Amino acid sequence: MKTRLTTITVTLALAIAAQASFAHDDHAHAHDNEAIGKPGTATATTRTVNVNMTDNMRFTPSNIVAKQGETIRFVIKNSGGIKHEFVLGTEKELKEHYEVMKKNPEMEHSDPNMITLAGGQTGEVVWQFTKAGKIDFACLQPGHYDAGMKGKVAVAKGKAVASAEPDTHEHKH
Ligand SMILES: [Cu+2]
Repeated sequence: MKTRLTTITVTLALAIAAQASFAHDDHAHAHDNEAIGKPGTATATTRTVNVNMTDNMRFTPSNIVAKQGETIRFVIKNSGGIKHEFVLGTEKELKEHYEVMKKNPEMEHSDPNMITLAGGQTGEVVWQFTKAGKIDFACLQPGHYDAGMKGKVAVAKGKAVASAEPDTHEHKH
C-alpha cells in the first residue's frame, strides 16, 4: 500500500484518488458496496423498475420501494437532450463522488451501480438490495445533483420471497 502510494504523483492522485483507492484496496471497495447491496444477476431479477431522467433535473419516479434481498432491474431512460446518469450509493459516497466529478467534468466513470447515458439513450442497472434501509441515487453530472437530481430507494427489512403473497399493503394514516 505504501509503496504503491509513493509511485503516484500528487497531481495524478488528485484526479484519480477515489478510483485509485478502490482499485488498490479491494477490501474497502467491497465493504463500501455492501452498504448499498451488490451487483445483481439478470436471472435473479425479481422486478423491473423504469426510471425516466429529464433535463428538468428530475428522476421519475424519485422514490422507489424495494424489499431486502430483492434484485431489481432498473431500466433507465434519458428523455433529455443532455447527458445524465443514474448512480446508486450512500448519500456520503454520492456527495464525495459528485465533488470529484465537479473538478473533473470529463471524467469517465463506470461501475455496476451506475449508468451514464447521452440524451435519448436507454440503459440498465441490475442491483440486489441486500440490506434494509435508505439507499440514495443521483445524477453526478456537474450542477445536476445541486439542482435536485436525486432520489431514494427505501429497502424494507425482510426476505424477498418468490411467493404468491400479494404485494399490497393497506396503509391508513
Ligand atoms: Cu443529470
